[in-house]
Amino acid sequence: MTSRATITALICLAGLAASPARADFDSCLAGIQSQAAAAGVSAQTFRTATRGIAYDDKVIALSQKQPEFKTPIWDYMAALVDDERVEDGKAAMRRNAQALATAEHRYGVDRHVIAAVWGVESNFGKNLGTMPLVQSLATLACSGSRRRDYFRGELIATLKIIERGDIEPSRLTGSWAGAFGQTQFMPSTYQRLAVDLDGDGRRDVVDSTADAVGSTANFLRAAKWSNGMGWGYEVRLPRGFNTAAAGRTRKHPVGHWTAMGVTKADGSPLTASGPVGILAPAGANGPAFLVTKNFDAIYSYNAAESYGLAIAVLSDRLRGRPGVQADWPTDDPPLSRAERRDLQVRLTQRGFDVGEPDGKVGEKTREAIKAVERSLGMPLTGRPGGKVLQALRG
Ligand SMILES: [Ca+2]
Repeated sequence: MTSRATITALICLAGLAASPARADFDSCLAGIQSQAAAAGVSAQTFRTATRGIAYDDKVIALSQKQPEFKTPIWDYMAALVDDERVEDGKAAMRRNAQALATAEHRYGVDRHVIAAVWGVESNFGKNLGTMPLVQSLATLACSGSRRRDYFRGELIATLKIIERGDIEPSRLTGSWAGAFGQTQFMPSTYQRLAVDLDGDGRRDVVDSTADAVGSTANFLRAAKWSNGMGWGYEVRLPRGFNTAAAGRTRKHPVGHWTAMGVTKADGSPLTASGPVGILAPAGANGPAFLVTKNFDAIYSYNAAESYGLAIAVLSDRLRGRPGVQADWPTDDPPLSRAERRDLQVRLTQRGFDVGEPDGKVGEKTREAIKAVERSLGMPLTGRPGGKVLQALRG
């Protein structure tokens, strides 16, 4: 039997555990308010924007999560550049032809590249992220994170958006780290580069597709995109090509690569102006690409070569060009999102709980795949590949 004293003690402990954290968060916010005031954020804006927010443990958990599974480049590319996204993208480009034409003309950036960023960042405006921006950024700014000063700056940039009336506070949701809108800008990037393409006086990258694509074009222009050059193209490497010479930053005049025996994918001589690099993301036996300085502009959007390549190849396909021609060095082909959904439906039918079959492969799906692999005597990968889908289709 629990005594009254014990219960009282437990209540006190719970109270003690909760209230200092609350007090810390409030005093941290108060410190941010004075900094925000100096940046021109009124007391009323601050009060309204932070009303009811709480320290969000979920944000901290997401910020500390380490990816346990290293996604092969072919799986990464297959999920981002599949027929579904190409068809959705072509339709979205037709619906927004005017805005894309204006953005291309005003900022000198290829509309297919703008659309590819839009498609990868939010599936053409369909997935903007649901975490409330002010709460996520306030949590990170008041956490023990090494980057809390960075997040404090992002929070103040967010409050300035609200102060100016550019975007409704309730519309400011995004990723746990604060990326928001149809092309997932960070708030400080927004302050530097967002534009009002539709001319209504507000820079609204959440609900105005024109503003979102215009702002992305302006970002790429600032990253020195140069129209008429292209990002690069697929190439064929000579036998014995040393991949230590590859990499986005190892650029040389095209003659350097020609002399090494690199050709276009069809075997014809390379053409390019200015220094170019060679990417061989899966090694010398996989697809390879020549990349210009325009690839660096795409890369600066999200510093990963795999990301840049997905945008580049998607932009080609949106233009009606083929995707990657050479085979990836695997005997277990990657799956499109439609195939991943099919895989999840089949796992559910076999009694596995993989959540909603949405084509997004998380831990539950990986565990279920492993269980199937184990039961079939296959190597345990947990990877959504063609072999396990084939086995489930029977
Ligand atoms: Ca606008």
